Amino acid sequence: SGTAPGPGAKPDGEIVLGFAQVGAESGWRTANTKSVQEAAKKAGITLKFSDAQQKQENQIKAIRTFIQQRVDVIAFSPVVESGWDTVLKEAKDAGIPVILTDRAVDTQDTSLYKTFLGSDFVKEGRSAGEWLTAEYADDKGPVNIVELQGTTGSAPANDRKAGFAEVIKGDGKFEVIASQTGDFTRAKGKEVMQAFLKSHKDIDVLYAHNDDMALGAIQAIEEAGKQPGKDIKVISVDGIKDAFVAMTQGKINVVVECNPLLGDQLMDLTEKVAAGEDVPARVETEEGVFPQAEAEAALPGRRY
Ligand code: GYE
Repeated sequence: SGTAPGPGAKPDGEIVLGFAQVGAESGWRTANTKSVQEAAKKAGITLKFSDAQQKQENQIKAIRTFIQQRVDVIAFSPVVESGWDTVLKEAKDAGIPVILTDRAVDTQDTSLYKTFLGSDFVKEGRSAGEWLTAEYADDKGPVNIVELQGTTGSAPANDRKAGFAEVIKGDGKFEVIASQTGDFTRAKGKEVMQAFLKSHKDIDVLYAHNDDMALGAIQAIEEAGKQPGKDIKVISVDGIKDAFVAMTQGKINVVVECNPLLGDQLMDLTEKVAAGEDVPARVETEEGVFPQAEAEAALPGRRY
């Protein structure tokens, strides 16, 4: 009959979820992992958690292990966008539904996953660009921008770059004079910013694809004898507590929020796909934009 348990379901109907996380590269990621682990516990879902240390090959291995273990549902946050079709076909052939969480994959075959839960990174990039164009509305320019990109090939790096570029290209006074990856980490953000500062004497704005890189870059700016937030304006994405603290100190000018607290929604979707129910193909997270003037009031309420 139609009541047969899923491939990995325990006799008591408990759901087993295999979750292949990107790594532990940022404050956002740490908050995301905690949210997923807590939500699984609360929902009574057995979580098999794997950390890929920002390497696609590790994620592919983890997904293959989950398939062998015949988990009920696989969720993962793809470190990069491309190169997933083979392993996703393996999951599909094994009859295990896949949920994309946080980051999307680039594939023609949307039957390879049930849903994508996460933010609209293009929108985040546009919000960053819109803040900048408003900030410099009365300025003749030129406005020299350096960009710290996220992990090369990742959806948030590709999309945050694209959304931002789309908005600023309308006004010739804005120029991105340097753009490199800082791999979403503080250490690399600092290192790349040091190199930017050496080769460019005239940086007006830093656009960092996440808070950790911005916080690393702020150290580099200070060590170079400049004031972050004043001499060089700083735009960042995520909204971790440390970034709000830096905003209250005047060191970051604006943060575009990206919400990592996806755990409860993920467990809800997991229960539904495990039960064979239909779910929307796209579940988008709601988020805001926080200029410096709002940081002080918002800080106590930040949950990550
Ligand atoms: O912005 C960054 C993290 O995929 C949205 O990954 C996530 C990004 C987030 O390393 O801090």
